[in-house]
Amino acid sequence: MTSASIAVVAGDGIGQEVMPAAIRCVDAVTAHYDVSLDWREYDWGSDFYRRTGAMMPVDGIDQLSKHDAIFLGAVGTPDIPDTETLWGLLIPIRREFQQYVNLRPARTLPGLTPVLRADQPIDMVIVRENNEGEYSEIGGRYARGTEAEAAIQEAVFTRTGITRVARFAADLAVTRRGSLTSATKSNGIVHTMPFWDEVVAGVVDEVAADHPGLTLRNVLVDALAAALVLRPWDFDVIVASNLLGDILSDLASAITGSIGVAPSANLNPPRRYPSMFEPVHGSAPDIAGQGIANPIGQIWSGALMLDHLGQPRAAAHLVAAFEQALADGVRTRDLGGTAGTEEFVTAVLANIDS
Ligand code: GGG
Repeated sequence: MTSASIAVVAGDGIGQEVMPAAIRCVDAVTAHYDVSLDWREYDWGSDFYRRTGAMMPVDGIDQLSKHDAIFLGAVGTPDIPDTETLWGLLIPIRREFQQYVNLRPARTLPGLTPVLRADQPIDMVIVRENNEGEYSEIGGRYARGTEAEAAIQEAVFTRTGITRVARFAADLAVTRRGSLTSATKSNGIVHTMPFWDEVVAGVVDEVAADHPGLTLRNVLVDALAAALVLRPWDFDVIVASNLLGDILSDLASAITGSIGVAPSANLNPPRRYPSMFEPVHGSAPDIAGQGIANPIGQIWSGALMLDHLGQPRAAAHLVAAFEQALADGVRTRDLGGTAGTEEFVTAVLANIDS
């Protein structure tokens, strides 16, 4: 029997709805395998902030470090600045646990027609650098409220940071169709992006020495955004900086049908620290509390977590169960259907046991 301890942070908005839905599905699937998950819930997030002035306790990272994995819902609320919510919970977890890979698959799901072009199936993975780049705290606001007001934000790109994420992406591409695309903007961003290009190219040369089928394309991110809309099936693995990867992965999941289906894994190879699994979507305050949120992003993230915990068969079983629900026409509103969260979960649970 494999057992694992999972820290659960449902967080804000629809995180409170999609998290219990996904846990029910993960528990139902693990009952078919030799695995037992011990869920430990943490009530951290914006309500915790309203009570205590912080998104998590001072020893929050220490508490999380005791678990094998972290399952996160959503973070963010309209009445508290993102600088408090994201930077008080999500981003410290990614950084403290060196989760430098943010893996974001996007592919055509059964019964869903890609929003813009339906010609060929989409199957890509975006590997977003998750610890540095444009998400930096270096800079400031100056001369606030005056004509001279200015804001400066430094981006931080390190050789270590680029090398490790490029290596992960190149190794992943080798296990797939062998095509790696690197998102760049080296025509406009003249220091960090040429450095990114140079280091990625060096890593790919090294990996290609053992895997000659591996190819690398550097594509300017503006052209890449257009190409993702027009020819999404052309892309296999895309490696991108923190900001560019965040934007491209929302785009990639939206063209498959809805950002509501997109999962992600915040990984720390070589697994010195716990990894974190969360849907790409945020807290969606506009639909929170109505029972209509699409739970697929959270359920699929649960499948990525099972895979990470060494349970690929349970993970595949869970993915097949939600894919069957979609193929049977059970869809939430973001996908053009009428099902609520509960109806969708009921269909997934029935498929898990059938
Ligand atoms: N499901 C995680 C979540 O709530 N994400 C909201 C968000 O805006 N994240 C910013 C980021 O991933 O950089």
